Amino acid sequence: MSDAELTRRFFLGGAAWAAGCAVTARAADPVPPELAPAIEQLEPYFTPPVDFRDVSRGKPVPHSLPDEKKRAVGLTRETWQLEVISDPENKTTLGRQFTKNDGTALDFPGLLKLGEKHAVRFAKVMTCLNIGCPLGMGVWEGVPLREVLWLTRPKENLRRVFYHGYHNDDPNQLFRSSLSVGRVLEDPDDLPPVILCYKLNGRWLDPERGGPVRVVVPEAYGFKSVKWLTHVVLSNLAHANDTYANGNNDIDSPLKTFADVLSVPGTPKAGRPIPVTGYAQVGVSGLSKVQVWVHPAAKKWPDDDPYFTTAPWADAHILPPPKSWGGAFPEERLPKDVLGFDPATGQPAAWPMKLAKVHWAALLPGLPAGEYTLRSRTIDAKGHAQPMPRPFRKSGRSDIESLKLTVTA
Ligand SMILES: Nc1nc2c(c(=O)[nH]1)N[C@H]1C(S)=C(S)[C@@H](COP(=O)(O)O)O[C@H]1N2
Ligand SMILES: [Mo]
Repeated sequence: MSDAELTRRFFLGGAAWAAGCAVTARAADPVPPELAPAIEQLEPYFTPPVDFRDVSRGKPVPHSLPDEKKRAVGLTRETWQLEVISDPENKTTLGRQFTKNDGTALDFPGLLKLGEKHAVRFAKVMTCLNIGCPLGMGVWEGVPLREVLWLTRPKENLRRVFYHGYHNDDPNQLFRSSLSVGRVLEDPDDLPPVILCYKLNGRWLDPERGGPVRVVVPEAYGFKSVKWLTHVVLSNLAHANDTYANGNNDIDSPLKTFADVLSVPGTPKAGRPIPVTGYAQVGVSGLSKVQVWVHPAAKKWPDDDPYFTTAPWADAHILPPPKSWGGAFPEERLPKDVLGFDPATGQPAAWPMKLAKVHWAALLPGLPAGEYTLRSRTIDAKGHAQPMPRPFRKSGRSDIESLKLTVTA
């Protein structure tokens, strides 16, 4: 592709699109070879468990406790116990409860036994509602929470399921999350089930990630996926009671779709095409496009278009499934039977995968020397351009990121 052609695509093609004309599906165009070196440098698709970023409360944070203390408080696979009880304040009628007191709490071998029949695995990006960048992308494995719920033989007055983990036995450190019983019992829109998770990327869930057992809620931000799980409470409460609601968080918000830049040359030279790479988080509304736009830094943008909807955005290349999945899986292989993967080919049944990351690349045209602002955004599968359809900060990050780009002579 010539530079002139590139420039035409970016500035004229984009402008035509902005004016409401049809645009060719450029993301399907072959990826220009100039992008190959930047694509090779991309982060692995799945994050090795040791490289996940940590969001843990507690003084001390439970995963930092000495081994002996971990054993004493049930934070090892050998000593872990889960109580499943009726909420004393909003009683659910249960056939039985699982408590430490009467020696019936569920233990790790008991959970694995359920796993033999019911275990599922699915790919999911773990993202904090309050942090821009995902914490890691993993294959999470565990037993659907409903299998444990049914063991209590609930009869009536069950509307909410809430749960919490080890918190140094200090009520002030409690971190609780909750779900409607409907979400626990059924998986709308082909979502994977809510699980009691004990493996990440084919290995035992480590203490920092919430091991021995954490909840993982596929479509939710991180705060629903409570770590060091110790209690599941079945309740007739009609509303959410998540600790995370303190702090003004929108606790019913599912994962959003958004894009970010991962790499751009430090000092691009004037007139030379500029390779850019990035990732998109694919939320519940899917992903149809990633787009980029370079704008002279000094040029003002109209105040009445805060989301840059009339800018000459140009499509980036959404990259296909990688040749190697990364993730530090045992024997470098994805576990079998990952939901959403075709068992015959071992490849994802649909791409990009929802509730996951995908990488993208774009070759910006050569630019005159000067200061620019580089932006990227997503268009979800319903046609919403980022940060729509839910632009509010406290329901998860979806701001259009802007990066300074200095092009030198
Ligand atoms: N018990 C407990 N679970 C928790 C938290 C916590 O502080 N305590 N933090 C939550 C939040 S806000 C996020 S974003 C995720 C982060 O998961 P990670 O640390 O495995 O990346 O864990 C969630 N689960
Ligand atoms: Mo979070």
